[in-house]
Amino acid sequence: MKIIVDPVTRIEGHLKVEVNIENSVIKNAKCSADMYRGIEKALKGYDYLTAIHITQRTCGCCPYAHAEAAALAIENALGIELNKNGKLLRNMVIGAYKIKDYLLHFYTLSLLDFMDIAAILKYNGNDTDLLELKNWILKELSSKKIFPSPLFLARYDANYIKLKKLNIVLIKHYLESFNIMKKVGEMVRIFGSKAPHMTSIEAGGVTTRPTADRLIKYLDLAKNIKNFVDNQYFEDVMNVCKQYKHYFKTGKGPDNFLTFNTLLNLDGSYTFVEGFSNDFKLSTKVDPFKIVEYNGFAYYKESGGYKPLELNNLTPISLEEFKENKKKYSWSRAPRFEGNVVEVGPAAIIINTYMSGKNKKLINLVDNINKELDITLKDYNSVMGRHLSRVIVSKIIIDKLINDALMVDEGVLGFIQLPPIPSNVQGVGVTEATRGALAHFTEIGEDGFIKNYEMIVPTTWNISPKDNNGIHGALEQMLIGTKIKDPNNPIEISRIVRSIDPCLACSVH
Ligand code: NFE
Repeated sequence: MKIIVDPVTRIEGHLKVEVNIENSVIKNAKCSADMYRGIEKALKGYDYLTAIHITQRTCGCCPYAHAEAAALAIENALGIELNKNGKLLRNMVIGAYKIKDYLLHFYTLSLLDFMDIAAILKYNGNDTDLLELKNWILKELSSKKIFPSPLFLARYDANYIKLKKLNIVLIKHYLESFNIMKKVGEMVRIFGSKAPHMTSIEAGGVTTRPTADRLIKYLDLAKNIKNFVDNQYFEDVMNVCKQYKHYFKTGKGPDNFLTFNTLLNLDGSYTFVEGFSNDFKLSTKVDPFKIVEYNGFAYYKESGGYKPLELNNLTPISLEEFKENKKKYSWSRAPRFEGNVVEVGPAAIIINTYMSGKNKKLINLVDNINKELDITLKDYNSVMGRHLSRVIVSKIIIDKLINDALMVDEGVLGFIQLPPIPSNVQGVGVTEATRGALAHFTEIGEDGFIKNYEMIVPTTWNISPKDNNGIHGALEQMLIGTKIKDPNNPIEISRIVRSIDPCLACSVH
């Protein structure tokens, strides 16, 4: 039996998932990215600095990460290092944006897979926000519109949370999260200048001057956000974990995790560290030029493998080939690290940083949570492990943002003068985006014009099709082996897919 979910909703962009089921278990899975844009090609011939702004247009969810990776790639090519305020202010923009994205993923995109939103219809308390939601839904449903507005009521018939009180608390926080995300957006804008698609992140630092009023406003908002993250967000994730313990054993990926250094500290260390782990054994050095991309199953003429910047012109197959082809099934390429399929994202951050022993705070948090939930580090390789990882990462980030803001030298520009326009140099910029390891590679030709550009993006790793050896991508591996209770309501598929928070706009770019 075949199940096709197309498109998967409540994710970013267009993903088709096709699975074959035998005896209620997924035996084969195909994840297809159904769109192509060609942003890397569009960059060619532009001034080297414009990559920071053009690559941000890859996406509205993680533009900050593309701005950072592009700036890092240019700074690497120029051989420059930011000044103190440049380092701190860049963290303060990208860290805030990350938290906004994690909240969006949990509350707006994923929670509806677990909480029973229909519980609001039976609500008879006196909370004005909840009553307003309930009355709005009832009004819409009785309006006789073909498509009444509360679209979230159309859902799989599945095992949602049964505890009435917990559902109401989650619905209340679901509503509150919109206001919190708005506040984190304000944090981003203070030094990012606007959001999405910041204009103040540049090669050389951040161009917004850290005046006292801006710093006070940032700190004030950050303390508000910390309160929500440490209390509501953390408790909500823990409660969902407790209700769905079996999802710590569902959606297991390939057991290979890749991370890059991110959120620089002033002593030169990083908050979350680079690494490649295989079966929970970690190597702490990652050479991004060891990434190879394959297109045997992707809609491109050049099947690869090729290393970053090796290929200057990736050509989509023609319409005739597209119609006749039986093998290729995705616009997403298939990156592999030293030949391995890897999972990237928050679970990779937790697993690799924990094993590195370099972040004591993270280790303590993980140890305490594991004790409370009766899980181990290996259980982070799962649907619930990924949700849990995001809130742990968020807790660490918000504390770091407050610390960083307190260290900024008031009034001092976090931006340095760039050297003369470069010619014939290459640069690489790596970081962690919300969804995982992100790498930008730039090749700057004569007079500072971009000759070649390549982005290897988190979701590309996670939703890749098979590689040229026929090995499935990470999400495909997470799906294979999963038991589907009711093929007419395959919520297991949605829960696994959403656990990696895929962004198709980024993955193909
Ligand atoms: Ni479009 Fe992104 C993140 C990047 S995608 S959201 O996070 O880079 O994988």
